[in-house]
Amino acid sequence: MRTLRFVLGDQLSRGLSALADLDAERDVVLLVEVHEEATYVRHHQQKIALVLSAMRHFADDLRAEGVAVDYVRLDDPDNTGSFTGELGRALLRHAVDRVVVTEPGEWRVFERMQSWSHAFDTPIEIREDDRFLCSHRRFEAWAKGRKALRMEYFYREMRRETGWLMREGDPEGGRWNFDPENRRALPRDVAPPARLRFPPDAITREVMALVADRFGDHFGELDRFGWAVTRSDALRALADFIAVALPRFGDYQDAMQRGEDFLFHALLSPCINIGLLSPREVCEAALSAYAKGEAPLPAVEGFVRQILGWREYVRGLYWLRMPGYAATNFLEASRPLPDFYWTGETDLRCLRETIEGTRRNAYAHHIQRLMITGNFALLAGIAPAEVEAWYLIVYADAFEWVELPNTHGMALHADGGLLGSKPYAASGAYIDRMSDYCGPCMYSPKSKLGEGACPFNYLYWYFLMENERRLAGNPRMAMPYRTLARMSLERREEIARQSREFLAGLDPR
Ligand code: FAD
Ligand code: DLZ
Ligand code: SF4
Repeated sequence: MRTLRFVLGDQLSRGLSALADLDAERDVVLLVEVHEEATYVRHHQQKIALVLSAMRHFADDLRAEGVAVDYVRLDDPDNTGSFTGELGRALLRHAVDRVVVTEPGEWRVFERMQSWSHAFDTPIEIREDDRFLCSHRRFEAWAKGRKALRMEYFYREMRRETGWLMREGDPEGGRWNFDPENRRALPRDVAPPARLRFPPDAITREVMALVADRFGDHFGELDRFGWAVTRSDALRALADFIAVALPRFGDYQDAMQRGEDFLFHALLSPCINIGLLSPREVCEAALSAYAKGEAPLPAVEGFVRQILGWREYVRGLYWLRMPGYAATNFLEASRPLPDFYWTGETDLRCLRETIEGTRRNAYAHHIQRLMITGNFALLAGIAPAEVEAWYLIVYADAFEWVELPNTHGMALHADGGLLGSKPYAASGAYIDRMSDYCGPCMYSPKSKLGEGACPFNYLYWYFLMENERRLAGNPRMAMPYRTLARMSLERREEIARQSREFLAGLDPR
């Protein structure tokens, strides 16, 4: 049986289910660069370069194995610009008995894929994406009958199932969680290590020229591109992380520092999300470092938790709840996204540092995403759909299955608490504790109200006041609401007045 195997730009894994029974003598592998995927949101220029360059390298690796690859380039004059259009054209070029694909990561593409069996006469087989550690079926079984779908309990089950960091049925070190050890600010005498970045090769440079030409007006800088685009470089990036950053990953996981874009983070999400690394091998590399005494337990547990826990959990939640998930807006937030999310031009130093780093690298680490840009969007009541589009655009690792639950659920609490038991709302004190952003800021994190007060401070209390009806009954919010109840009426009114004035200054004129 001759098969056309259609591989998408975030499925660049040799072990992909669609390639499992590849017959190199007869089959054809199809990869297509299409305008629609670069523009359904206006992705950061580095993200487009990452995906197209990695696709071209993947195609070359397959060809080197003797596999027939049909590769459609973006500048092919007959390119229709969409997956459906390109599959249609490919079926005219190749006489095949069937098409085999792996299910996509995004609901949007899944809907298209389902229409293909009506659109084309050739049978289409959609296979499960088995690159995850938890299947859809397994996640559904875990979620069934539970009132709250907490990551912590999911993670513990996954630990038991994989046996990772388990000792005779108990968690290694006697605890599931080393969070209290993993929340330090960066001391002055600790310098983060230099990180392995990958200078663009000829293929990447050609793609970068194409991106500059076609998508040069998209967000972000292109010239600092340094992501791995091949399997072999991705493995080098993994080895580099394990050697130079993992041992202190846990300690400084939540720290933020001016001029330090990467700290001790893995920088692996783009590689994992497009298929150059598997989540299993990444975790196994960390576990092996622990077994050899090269990294401490809190660091390794903290890292494994991010992948075996959070990454698998958000993917499960996305497919369990889509398409309805994206439509909820529990806090009825409706403000437009301020323009400074694109330009970085704001006096709030923490936001400026984070957004400028995001423009430079198509990257910000988790705490910057959650507690700076996410926290501000939450406190300012920005419409979830606008915030989500921003997150999907600006990061090299952004694909909706992982971006949406993190933004909609974790950062914005727009799902009403399905993902997080309480909103991640914080005042300037948190940012001051975990970063050095506040020093040169024109606002003071110590000042709560009045001229020069940090906007996060009064916006925090205004957020609680505005959402009292929705949040006051949440037991995990009892303490801040008790403090609010003790506040004088005059102070509450002053907080509301200053917040409204600040927020009015954000709105487009
Ligand atoms: P590290 O901090 O070193 O973590 C190691 C790995 O764990 C990451 O490579 C990633 O694969 C995984 N991981 C960590 N946290 C999460 C998480 N919350 N959800 C899923 N996987 C996680 N991650 C994405 O991959 N794509 C996104 O589009 C994305 N959007 C986000 C939006 C918001 C609002 C927030 C708060 C988080 C988002 N994350 C997203 C999760 C997390 O911020 C990134 O995975 C992480 O910053 C990637 O950098 P790293 O590889 O250096 O990760
Ligand atoms: C992100 C992206 C971009 C920019 N371009 C392409 C492309 O030209 N061809 C392709 O196959 N995939 C691309 N991708 C990744 C897809 O958007 C991704 O595969 C789908 O969103 C499914 O998750
Ligand atoms: Fe951000 Fe407030 Fe600190 Fe300025 S003072 S950097 S606005 S937290």
